[in-house]
Amino acid sequence: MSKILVNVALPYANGPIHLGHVAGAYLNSDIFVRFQRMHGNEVMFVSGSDEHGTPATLAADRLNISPKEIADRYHKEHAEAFRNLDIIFDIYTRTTYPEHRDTVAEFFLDFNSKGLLSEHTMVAPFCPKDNRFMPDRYIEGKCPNCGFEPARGDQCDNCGKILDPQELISPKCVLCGTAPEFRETKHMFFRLDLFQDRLIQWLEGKEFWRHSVLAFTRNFIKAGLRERPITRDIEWGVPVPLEGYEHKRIYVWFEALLGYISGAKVLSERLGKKDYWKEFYFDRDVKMYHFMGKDNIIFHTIIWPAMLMGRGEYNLPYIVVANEFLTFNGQQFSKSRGIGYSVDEILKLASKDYVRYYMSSIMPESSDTDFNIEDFQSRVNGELIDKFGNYIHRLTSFIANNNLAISSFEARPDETDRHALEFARERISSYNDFLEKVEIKKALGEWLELVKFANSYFNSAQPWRLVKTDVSQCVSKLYHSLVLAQYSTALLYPFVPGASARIMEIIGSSKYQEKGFTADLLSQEGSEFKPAKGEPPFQKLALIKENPNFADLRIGEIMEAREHPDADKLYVLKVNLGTNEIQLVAGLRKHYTADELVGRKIVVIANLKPTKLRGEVSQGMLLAADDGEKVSLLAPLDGKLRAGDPVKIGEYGFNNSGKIELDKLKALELRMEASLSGTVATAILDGRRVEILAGEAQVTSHRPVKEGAQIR
Ligand code: B3M
Ligand code: ZN
Repeated sequence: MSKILVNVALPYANGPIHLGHVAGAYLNSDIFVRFQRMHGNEVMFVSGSDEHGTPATLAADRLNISPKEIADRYHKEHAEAFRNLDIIFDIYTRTTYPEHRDTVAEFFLDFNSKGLLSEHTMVAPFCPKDNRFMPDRYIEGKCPNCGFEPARGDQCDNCGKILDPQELISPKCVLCGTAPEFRETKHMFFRLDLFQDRLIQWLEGKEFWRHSVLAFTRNFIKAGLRERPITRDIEWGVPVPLEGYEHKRIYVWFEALLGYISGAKVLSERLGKKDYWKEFYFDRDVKMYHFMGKDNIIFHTIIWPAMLMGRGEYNLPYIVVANEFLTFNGQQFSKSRGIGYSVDEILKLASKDYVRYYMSSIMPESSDTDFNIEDFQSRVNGELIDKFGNYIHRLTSFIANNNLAISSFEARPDETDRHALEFARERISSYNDFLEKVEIKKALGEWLELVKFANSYFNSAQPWRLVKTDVSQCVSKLYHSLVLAQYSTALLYPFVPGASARIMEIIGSSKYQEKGFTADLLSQEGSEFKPAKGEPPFQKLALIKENPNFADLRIGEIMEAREHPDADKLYVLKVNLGTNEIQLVAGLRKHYTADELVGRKIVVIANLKPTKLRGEVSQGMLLAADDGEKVSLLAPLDGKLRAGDPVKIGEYGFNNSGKIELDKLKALELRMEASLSGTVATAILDGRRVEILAGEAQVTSHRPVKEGAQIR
């Protein structure tokens, strides 16, 4: 039995956790931890919220609430989302805990006393209107490399180039649009340059890492390590324990990494074993695993080990496991664009067992992989249910229906049975090898091989014939089938813990009932079974496959507005839809003058059956947000759009289902919701909250309305 420390990147608490995150680090680490525990190892499994940094303040500034509120809300949501997926950390810590602040101060002061920090004056963007220094991300402008606009001050999203805000062409403050000044300011730097040789040395013998991670790290070091600034001119973050730095904070990455240690300390306190964490950080036999997405590699393979080396005594990472990205129908997951599912959304459509199964089978380990809803359905139904669930059900219901008692004493292994057990042992052994190397997909592949084999073993044994001719032979075959069932359920456990526990009950495994999920289940000795009569263990997964968007949303331009002759709340509008012009009747007289309406670009539902309102024909409906106090027309964020341009709900365009009755719109739930770019129009579609997109950008309201405002 050995001790293993598993640290998983602390997600920013600034938006919902989506399946891209889950595939990147959280599900694979949970599978690994369950596997290790099954084999009797003592694991400490740590993650938590990265609450500081510009990701949180940017979201907060745009929504006009405090970063603390953002972090509180998402910390709670993330912890719950992971639990709902059976991803169970020993501690889900926070970087706003006092233990964290103290740990950071301790490292900082230790480094400072050892000459590992230096102070330099640098030039940083300062917004004269907001009267403060602006983080690089708060400056946007044109990319000097590819011309893309808006490129962020730290990186261009189009060409990927790492930028300095000073390099941007016509830079602007994202909060107020003012051109920043570049002013001098003092900062503390971490002397990463001093660790160049030690890091190169440490990386020797890391050939068992994924090639891409190792190569990327080595190239980065080869290019030469330089000092890195570790303080910032911001208010939100961990204080700098240094005089003259009262208005500065520690750079988010420098402190977030220490969240692994402070999290382990908090856990130890909670367990009532104050020094428990030290066993994991100072005992040389402990292996430290790190899980993360590929965009976090350098921080974990260079900065983090350098920090641990700088401190002395601490263990260094044993392996850094970085996954590639998950895409959704070929596009990058992005909650702000409504692309892909958040954890909450997918769990409304499918059980955690199915989600874990499918995500394991497409884990982006060696290249980016795609999440696709049809593939999801066919993998779950074809593999987990048809192959595995049906096998379990056929086997156990046959035994129960025939009132047979099955115990190992009845085993009379013949050549076929010995071969079957041998085949299973081989699968188990390569499965173990793969999971030791954190090759999730390949390990699951071994499980599937075993399940397929069990099916054909059972089919060729034909117990339904043997039961009439040779009962003892029949019982022996059933016993071996149950052994295969126990093995495959035990192998499935780390991937799909919920269903595996249910199935162990169904096959009535005595060892499971005695000890739960342990590696004992993977040997035949002492296995007894009392299968239960019951329903099949799984229900088929049925997901919506058709484009569910029945509303033909378009940009319209109001050409004319006149008062309705017979109703004092209504206008009669002429709206240009590009190819044609329609007449709309809208109840906006309390909220807009006719002048305010004419020339305005709006969003229209263009496929309503025409109706008459007080004698005037209305051939569609315009969309407006109403928060109970204010009413505002929706407006596309992109001003270049033209009348007639389509407006999509998430990735769905109109599905051409023809003209619809007004009543049908009740099924369309539209609301204003907070997003990273402010309050935007969203729809609930196919169980997901997706944003409404006109061209490449979201749709907002031209007058500010409150979050949660209904769109009608
Ligand atoms: N919060 C980056 C991310 O969420 C960052 C990881 C910190 S790990 C110490 O992608
Ligand atoms: Zn500004």
